[in-house]
Amino acid sequence: AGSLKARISELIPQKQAELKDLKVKYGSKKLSEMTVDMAIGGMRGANALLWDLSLLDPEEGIRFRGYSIPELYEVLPSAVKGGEPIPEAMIWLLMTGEVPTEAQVNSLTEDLNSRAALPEFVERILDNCPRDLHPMSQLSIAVNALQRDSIFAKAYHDGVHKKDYWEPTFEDTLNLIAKLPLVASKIYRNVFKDGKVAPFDPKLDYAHNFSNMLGYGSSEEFTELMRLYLVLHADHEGGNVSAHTTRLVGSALSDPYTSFAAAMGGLAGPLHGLANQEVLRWIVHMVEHLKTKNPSKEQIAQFCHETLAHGNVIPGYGHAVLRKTDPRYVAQRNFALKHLSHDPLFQTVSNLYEVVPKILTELGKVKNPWPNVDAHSGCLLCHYGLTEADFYTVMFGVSRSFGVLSQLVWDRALGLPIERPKSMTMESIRKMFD
Ligand code: FCX
Repeated sequence: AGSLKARISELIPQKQAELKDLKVKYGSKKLSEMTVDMAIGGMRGANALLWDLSLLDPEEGIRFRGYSIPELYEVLPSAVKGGEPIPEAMIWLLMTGEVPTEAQVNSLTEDLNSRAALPEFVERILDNCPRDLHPMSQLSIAVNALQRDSIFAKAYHDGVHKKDYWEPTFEDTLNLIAKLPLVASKIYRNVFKDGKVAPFDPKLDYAHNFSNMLGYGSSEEFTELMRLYLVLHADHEGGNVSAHTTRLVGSALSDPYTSFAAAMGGLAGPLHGLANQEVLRWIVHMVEHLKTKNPSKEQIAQFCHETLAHGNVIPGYGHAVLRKTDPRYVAQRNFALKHLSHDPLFQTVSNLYEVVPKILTELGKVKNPWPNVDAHSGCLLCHYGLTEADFYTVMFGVSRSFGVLSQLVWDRALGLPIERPKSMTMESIRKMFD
C-alpha cells in the first residue's frame, strides 16, 4: 500500500471505464481526415494515436498530464529549495496523472534504488564493446540483454491472463528505469573515461546517483542539471519516433525491454534524439572554423548559410508539430541564465537563437524556424565538463524511458490492440480516384 503500483492498481478500473465511455460516446466520430499527402508525408497532421501522458500544443508546447513546464516547477517537489523538479516525481505524475506527496516520491526512490543493480553478464557485454561502437548502439545492446530477466516475457510464456498483463509490464518498466543510469554511466565511463563507475548509493535519489556514476556528482549544480534534463526529455506525446516505436513494438506484446531497445534505435536518428549530439558537433565545428570562441552574429549567419548550401539542416531547429520556441528550450535557457550566463558557448547558443529563425524563415519552406529541446542541452552539459557529444542521446534515452514505458503499462492495462494500419500502393491510390 502507498506504492506506485498500488496507486496504479486503484486507478485502472476508473481508466478502463473512461475508455469504454469514450468509445460508446464518440467511437464513430472523425478525429481528422486522411489525405494522400498525409500518407506520403510521414502522416503529419493525422490524429491517429491515443496517448494519455502528455499533449503537445503547436503554439504552447508540451503539457505533461495537463501541466506545462512552468507549472511543473510549481507543483512538483524539488531536492534543492527553489531548484529543479525531482525526476521520481515526474515518473509518478506520468504514471498516475497525480502530483505525488514527498512520502510517495521517497517510496519510489527507495523502490527504484532496490532495483538498480545490473546482472554481471550485462556489465561484461558493455565492457567488451569496442570504444568506437556508438554509445546509442551500446545502449540498445544492453537493454536487449537485460531482456533475459523480463517478467512480462516469462509471465506470457506461463500463460498469464490478459487482464493481468499490466502488472509484469509495470515490474519490467520499473526495473528498466532503475537500471538505465548505471547502464548509461558504464557506457560513458568505458568509452570516454577510465572504465570505473562510482558505487551506487542507495540513500541518494535517482539523479544524484546518476551524476555520481557519470563522475560529476561533486557538483550540486550538475546534479540539478540532471534533474532538469531527466524531467524535460521524459515524454513528448505519442507520435514522435521513440514514443511511437515503443507503442508499435509493444503492441505485438513484445516485452518492455525489447520495445524500448527498438525505440532507442529511433532516438538514435539525427532528425530525432541524435540532434542534441549534432548540435554540439556543429557548434564546435563552427567555432573551430571561425577560429574564435565568440563568433559574431554576422559570422554565425554566414556559417548557417554555408550549412544550408551544403544541403544540411541546422540541427536543433524546426519541429514536426511545434510552431513556437520549445518550452523545453526555454527551461534550459532559464537554467543557463541562472547558473552560467557568462559561458561563451551559451552566448553562442543565444546568438544562434537571434540569427537562425530569420534565416530558416527566409527559406520559405521550413514550417517551424524556432529552436527545439536539442538546441540547448549540449551547451549546459559542456559547461560542467561533459563535452562528449556522442553520449548526449544516451541521456535523452534514460529520460525518455519514463514516458514511453509508463504509457506502455497503460496500453496493457487498457487492453489496446496490436497496431496495424492499412498501407496502399501508388497504383491502388490511383485506382481509388481515377
Ligand atoms: N534546417 C534546414 N532545413 C529544415 C530545418 C532545419 N532545421 N527544419 C526543416 N527544414 C526543411 C526540411 O528538411 C524540409 O525540406 P525539404 O522539403 O527540402 O525536404 C522543409 O524544411 C519542410 O520541413 P518541415 O515540414 O518544416 O519539418 P518536418 O516536420 O518535415 O521535420 C524536423 C521536422 C525536426 C525533422 C526538421 O525540422 C529537422 O530536420 N530539424 C533539424 C533536426 C532536429 O533538430 N531534430 C530534433 C527534433 C526534436 F526536437 C527531437 O525529436 O528531438
